[in-house]
Amino acid sequence: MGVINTTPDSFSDGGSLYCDGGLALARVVDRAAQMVAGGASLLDIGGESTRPGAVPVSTEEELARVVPCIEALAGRFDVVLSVDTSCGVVMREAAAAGAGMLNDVRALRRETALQAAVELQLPVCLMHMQGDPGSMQSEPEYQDVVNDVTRYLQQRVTDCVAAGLPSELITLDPGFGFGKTLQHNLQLLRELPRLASLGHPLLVGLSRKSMIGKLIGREVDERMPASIALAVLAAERGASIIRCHDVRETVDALAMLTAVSGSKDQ
Ligand code: 7PM
Repeated sequence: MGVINTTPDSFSDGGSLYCDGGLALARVVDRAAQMVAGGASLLDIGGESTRPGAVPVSTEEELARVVPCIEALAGRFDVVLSVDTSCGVVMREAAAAGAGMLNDVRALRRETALQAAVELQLPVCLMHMQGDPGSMQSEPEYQDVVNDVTRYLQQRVTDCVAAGLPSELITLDPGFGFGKTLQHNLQLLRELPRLASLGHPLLVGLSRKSMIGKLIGREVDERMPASIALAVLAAERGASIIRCHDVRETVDALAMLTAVSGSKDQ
Protein backbone atom coordinates (compact mmCIF):
# COMPACT_ATOMS: atom_id res chain seq x y z
CA MET A 1 0.00 0.00 0.00
CA GLY A 2 1.58 3.24 -1.17
CA VAL A 3 0.98 6.36 0.92
CA ILE A 4 -0.29 9.46 -0.85
CA ASN A 5 -0.49 12.17 1.78
CA THR A 6 -2.33 15.24 0.52
CA THR A 7 -1.78 17.38 3.61
CA PRO A 8 0.48 20.40 3.06
CA ASP A 9 2.47 19.54 6.22
CA SER A 10 2.90 15.84 5.51
CA PHE A 11 5.82 14.84 7.75
CA SER A 12 7.60 12.65 5.28
CA ASP A 13 6.98 14.24 1.90
CA GLY A 14 6.74 17.80 3.25
CA GLY A 15 3.92 18.98 1.02
CA SER A 16 5.76 17.81 -2.11
CA LEU A 17 2.44 17.31 -3.87
CA TYR A 18 1.83 21.05 -3.61
CA CYS A 19 2.63 23.73 -6.14
CA ASP A 20 1.91 27.46 -5.85
CA GLY A 21 0.20 26.83 -2.52
CA GLY A 22 -2.31 24.34 -3.97
CA LEU A 23 -2.46 20.58 -4.30
CA ALA A 24 -1.10 19.69 -7.76
CA LEU A 25 -3.10 16.80 -9.21
CA ALA A 26 -0.47 16.17 -11.88
CA ARG A 27 2.03 15.48 -9.08
CA VAL A 28 -0.43 13.18 -7.37
CA VAL A 29 -0.91 11.22 -10.59
CA ASP A 30 2.87 11.05 -11.14
CA ARG A 31 3.46 9.79 -7.62
CA ALA A 32 0.68 7.22 -8.00
CA ALA A 33 2.05 6.05 -11.36
CA GLN A 34 5.48 5.59 -9.77
CA MET A 35 4.01 3.54 -6.93
CA VAL A 36 1.91 1.38 -9.26
CA ALA A 37 4.92 0.74 -11.50
CA GLY A 38 6.84 -0.18 -8.34
CA GLY A 39 4.31 -2.87 -7.49
CA ALA A 40 1.69 -1.23 -5.28
CA SER A 41 -1.69 -2.94 -5.23
CA LEU A 42 -3.29 -0.34 -2.97
CA LEU A 43 -2.89 3.42 -2.68
CA ASP A 44 -3.87 5.14 0.57
CA ILE A 45 -5.04 8.72 0.10
CA GLY A 46 -5.22 10.87 3.22
CA GLY A 47 -6.15 14.51 3.78
CA GLU A 48 -6.19 14.72 7.57
CA SER A 49 -2.84 14.96 9.30
CA THR A 50 -2.74 12.48 12.18
CA ARG A 51 0.81 13.36 13.16
CA PRO A 52 1.33 13.78 16.91
CA GLY A 53 0.08 17.19 17.99
CA ALA A 54 -1.75 17.86 14.72
CA VAL A 55 -4.77 20.14 14.82
CA PRO A 56 -7.98 18.78 13.27
CA VAL A 57 -8.94 19.90 9.76
CA SER A 58 -12.50 20.70 8.70
CA THR A 59 -14.52 18.20 6.69
CA GLU A 60 -14.60 20.72 3.82
CA GLU A 61 -10.81 20.91 3.78
CA GLU A 62 -10.45 17.15 3.92
CA LEU A 63 -12.96 16.73 1.08
CA ALA A 64 -11.20 19.37 -1.01
CA ARG A 65 -7.90 17.51 -0.68
CA VAL A 66 -9.00 13.91 -1.03
CA VAL A 67 -11.91 13.79 -3.48
CA PRO A 68 -10.14 15.41 -6.48
CA CYS A 69 -7.21 13.02 -5.96
CA ILE A 70 -9.43 9.97 -5.95
CA GLU A 71 -11.27 11.24 -9.02
CA ALA A 72 -7.95 11.75 -10.78
CA LEU A 73 -6.69 8.25 -9.89
CA ALA A 74 -9.87 6.16 -10.18
CA GLY A 75 -9.96 4.10 -13.35
CA ARG A 76 -6.46 5.23 -14.28
CA PHE A 77 -4.56 2.53 -12.43
CA ASP A 78 -5.29 -1.09 -11.66
CA VAL A 79 -5.15 -0.66 -7.88
CA VAL A 80 -7.59 -0.28 -5.02
CA LEU A 81 -7.82 3.28 -3.72
CA SER A 82 -8.07 3.48 0.05
CA VAL A 83 -9.17 6.65 1.82
CA ASP A 84 -7.43 7.50 5.11
CA THR A 85 -10.19 9.25 7.06
CA SER A 86 -12.28 9.06 10.22
CA CYS A 87 -15.12 11.11 8.79
CA GLY A 88 -18.30 9.48 7.45
CA VAL A 89 -18.97 12.25 4.94
CA VAL A 90 -15.46 11.90 3.50
CA MET A 91 -15.92 8.12 3.31
CA ARG A 92 -19.13 8.50 1.30
CA GLU A 93 -17.76 11.12 -1.08
CA ALA A 94 -14.53 9.19 -1.55
CA ALA A 95 -16.45 6.00 -2.32
CA ALA A 96 -18.60 7.88 -4.83
CA ALA A 97 -15.39 9.13 -6.47
CA GLY A 98 -14.01 5.58 -6.74
CA ALA A 99 -12.40 4.61 -3.42
CA GLY A 100 -12.60 0.89 -2.68
CA MET A 101 -11.32 0.75 0.89
CA LEU A 102 -11.69 2.74 4.12
CA ASN A 103 -8.68 3.25 6.39
CA ASP A 104 -9.65 4.74 9.74
CA VAL A 105 -7.03 5.44 12.43
CA ARG A 106 -10.00 5.84 14.82
CA ALA A 107 -11.37 2.39 13.95
CA LEU A 108 -14.88 3.67 13.06
CA ARG A 109 -15.44 4.96 16.60
CA ARG A 110 -17.29 7.96 15.23
CA GLU A 111 -20.91 6.92 14.83
CA THR A 112 -21.23 8.60 11.41
CA ALA A 113 -18.13 6.76 10.17
CA LEU A 114 -19.47 3.40 11.32
CA GLN A 115 -22.82 4.12 9.63
CA ALA A 116 -21.08 5.11 6.40
CA ALA A 117 -18.91 1.98 6.40
CA VAL A 118 -21.92 -0.27 7.02
CA GLU A 119 -23.84 1.36 4.20
CA LEU A 120 -20.91 1.30 1.77
CA GLN A 121 -19.97 -2.33 2.58
CA LEU A 122 -16.35 -1.68 1.62
CA PRO A 123 -13.25 -3.31 3.10
CA VAL A 124 -12.08 -1.36 6.15
CA CYS A 125 -8.90 -1.12 8.18
CA LEU A 126 -9.50 -0.66 11.91
CA MET A 127 -6.42 0.84 13.59
CA HIS A 128 -5.58 1.06 17.29
CA MET A 129 -4.77 4.48 18.70
CA GLN A 130 -4.52 5.43 22.38
CA GLY A 131 -5.94 8.90 22.94
CA ASP A 132 -6.19 11.31 20.01
CA PRO A 133 -3.54 12.81 17.72
CA GLY A 134 -3.41 15.96 19.84
CA SER A 135 -2.30 14.19 23.00
CA MET A 136 -1.45 10.59 22.16
CA GLN A 137 2.32 10.82 22.54
CA SER A 138 2.29 12.33 26.04
CA GLU A 139 3.20 9.39 28.26
CA PRO A 140 1.15 6.58 26.73
CA GLU A 141 0.57 3.77 29.23
CA TYR A 142 -0.57 0.18 28.97
CA GLN A 143 -0.93 -2.75 31.36
CA ASP A 144 0.37 -5.04 28.64
CA VAL A 145 0.53 -3.32 25.27
CA VAL A 146 -0.05 -6.45 23.16
CA ASN A 147 -2.99 -7.59 25.31
CA ASP A 148 -4.50 -4.12 25.45
CA VAL A 149 -4.23 -3.52 21.68
CA THR A 150 -5.54 -7.01 20.92
CA ARG A 151 -8.55 -6.56 23.19
CA TYR A 152 -9.29 -3.11 21.79
CA LEU A 153 -9.23 -4.38 18.20
CA GLN A 154 -11.28 -7.46 19.11
CA GLN A 155 -13.90 -5.20 20.71
CA ARG A 156 -13.98 -2.92 17.67
CA VAL A 157 -14.54 -5.97 15.44
CA THR A 158 -17.40 -7.09 17.68
CA ASP A 159 -19.01 -3.63 17.62
CA CYS A 160 -18.58 -3.18 13.86
CA VAL A 161 -19.96 -6.63 13.07
CA ALA A 162 -22.92 -5.98 15.40
CA ALA A 163 -23.59 -2.76 13.45
CA GLY A 164 -23.72 -4.70 10.19
CA LEU A 165 -20.18 -4.74 8.84
CA PRO A 166 -19.29 -8.23 7.59
CA SER A 167 -16.29 -9.69 9.45
CA GLU A 168 -14.65 -10.66 6.11
CA LEU A 169 -14.31 -6.96 5.25
CA ILE A 170 -12.20 -6.15 8.32
CA THR A 171 -8.41 -5.68 8.36
CA LEU A 172 -6.68 -4.79 11.64
CA ASP A 173 -3.70 -2.55 12.43
CA PRO A 174 -1.85 -2.10 15.76
CA GLY A 175 -1.21 1.56 14.88
CA PHE A 176 2.56 1.92 15.26
CA GLY A 177 3.40 5.32 16.73
CA PHE A 178 -0.18 6.18 17.70
CA GLY A 179 -0.03 6.59 21.47
CA LYS A 180 2.98 4.29 21.91
CA THR A 181 6.50 4.59 23.22
CA LEU A 182 9.43 3.04 21.38
CA GLN A 183 9.24 0.02 23.70
CA HIS A 184 5.50 -0.37 23.01
CA ASN A 185 6.13 -0.30 19.26
CA LEU A 186 8.92 -2.87 19.50
CA GLN A 187 6.82 -5.17 21.67
CA LEU A 188 3.91 -4.98 19.22
CA LEU A 189 6.14 -5.84 16.29
CA ARG A 190 7.84 -8.66 18.20
CA GLU A 191 4.51 -10.18 19.12
CA LEU A 192 2.64 -9.40 15.88
CA PRO A 193 1.78 -13.12 15.45
CA ARG A 194 -0.54 -12.77 18.45
CA LEU A 195 -2.49 -10.07 16.62
CA ALA A 196 -2.48 -12.14 13.44
CA SER A 197 -4.14 -14.94 15.39
CA LEU A 198 -7.30 -12.82 15.63
CA GLY A 199 -8.00 -14.16 12.14
CA HIS A 200 -8.14 -10.87 10.23
CA PRO A 201 -5.54 -9.65 7.75
CA LEU A 202 -3.05 -7.26 9.35
CA LEU A 203 -1.97 -3.92 7.93
CA VAL A 204 1.12 -2.20 9.34
CA GLY A 205 2.50 1.29 8.87
CA LEU A 206 6.12 1.59 9.98
CA SER A 207 7.53 3.55 7.06
CA ARG A 208 9.73 6.51 8.11
CA LYS A 209 8.16 6.62 11.58
CA SER A 210 9.80 8.24 14.59
CA MET A 211 10.61 4.90 16.22
CA ILE A 212 13.35 4.63 13.57
CA GLY A 213 14.62 8.08 14.48
CA LYS A 214 14.69 7.05 18.14
CA LEU A 215 16.61 3.86 17.39
CA ILE A 216 19.24 5.13 14.96
CA GLY A 217 18.93 8.90 14.98
CA ARG A 218 18.10 9.30 11.30
CA GLU A 219 16.05 12.17 9.89
CA VAL A 220 12.83 11.33 8.08
CA ASP A 221 14.39 11.38 4.60
CA GLU A 222 17.09 8.91 5.68
CA ARG A 223 14.83 6.22 7.09
CA MET A 224 14.22 4.07 4.01
CA PRO A 225 16.61 1.17 4.75
CA ALA A 226 15.31 0.82 8.31
CA SER A 227 11.71 1.11 7.06
CA ILE A 228 12.30 -1.75 4.64
CA ALA A 229 13.80 -3.90 7.39
CA LEU A 230 10.75 -3.28 9.58
CA ALA A 231 8.43 -4.07 6.66
CA VAL A 232 10.12 -7.44 6.11
CA LEU A 233 10.08 -8.23 9.84
CA ALA A 234 6.38 -7.38 10.00
CA ALA A 235 5.53 -9.45 6.92
CA GLU A 236 7.44 -12.38 8.37
CA ARG A 237 5.37 -12.07 11.55
CA GLY A 238 2.06 -12.14 9.71
CA ALA A 239 1.35 -8.70 8.22
CA SER A 240 -0.50 -8.91 4.89
CA ILE A 241 -0.51 -5.25 3.90
CA ILE A 242 2.53 -2.99 4.25
CA ARG A 243 1.73 0.73 4.19
CA CYS A 244 4.85 2.49 2.92
CA HIS A 245 6.29 5.44 1.04
CA ASP A 246 9.05 3.69 -0.93
CA VAL A 247 6.99 1.16 -2.81
CA ARG A 248 9.45 -0.27 -5.33
CA GLU A 249 12.21 -0.81 -2.79
CA THR A 250 9.81 -2.36 -0.28
CA VAL A 251 8.21 -4.65 -2.88
CA ASP A 252 11.67 -5.86 -3.96
CA ALA A 253 12.61 -6.64 -0.37
CA LEU A 254 9.34 -8.47 0.27
CA ALA A 255 9.91 -10.59 -2.85
CA MET A 256 13.00 -11.97 -1.09
CA LEU A 257 10.91 -12.95 1.93
CA THR A 258 8.35 -14.61 -0.34
CA ALA A 259 11.09 -16.51 -2.14
CA VAL A 260 12.78 -17.72 1.04
CA SER A 261 9.57 -18.70 2.79
CA GLY A 262 7.87 -20.05 -0.36
CA SER A 263 7.56 -23.62 -1.62
CA LYS A 264 10.56 -25.77 -2.66
CA ASP A 265 9.76 -25.58 -6.36
CA GLN A 266 9.58 -21.78 -6.44
C1 7PM B 1 2.84 12.28 10.62
C2 7PM B 1 3.00 11.20 11.48
C3 7PM B 1 2.17 12.16 9.44
C4 7PM B 1 2.45 10.01 11.16
C5 7PM B 1 1.65 10.96 9.11
C6 7PM B 1 1.78 9.90 9.97
C7 7PM B 1 -0.95 4.86 9.64
C8 7PM B 1 -2.13 5.21 9.00
C9 7PM B 1 -0.88 6.96 9.21
C10 7PM B 1 -0.75 3.51 10.08
C11 7PM B 1 -2.92 3.06 9.14
C12 7PM B 1 2.18 8.05 8.52
C13 7PM B 1 1.28 8.57 9.62
N1 7PM B 1 -0.17 5.97 9.75
N2 7PM B 1 -3.10 4.32 8.74
N3 7PM B 1 -2.08 6.51 8.74
N4 7PM B 1 -1.78 2.66 9.79
N5 7PM B 1 -3.86 2.16 8.91
O1 7PM B 1 3.29 7.63 8.87
O2 7PM B 1 0.26 3.13 10.68
O3 7PM B 1 1.83 8.11 7.36
S1 7PM B 1 -0.41 8.61 9.14
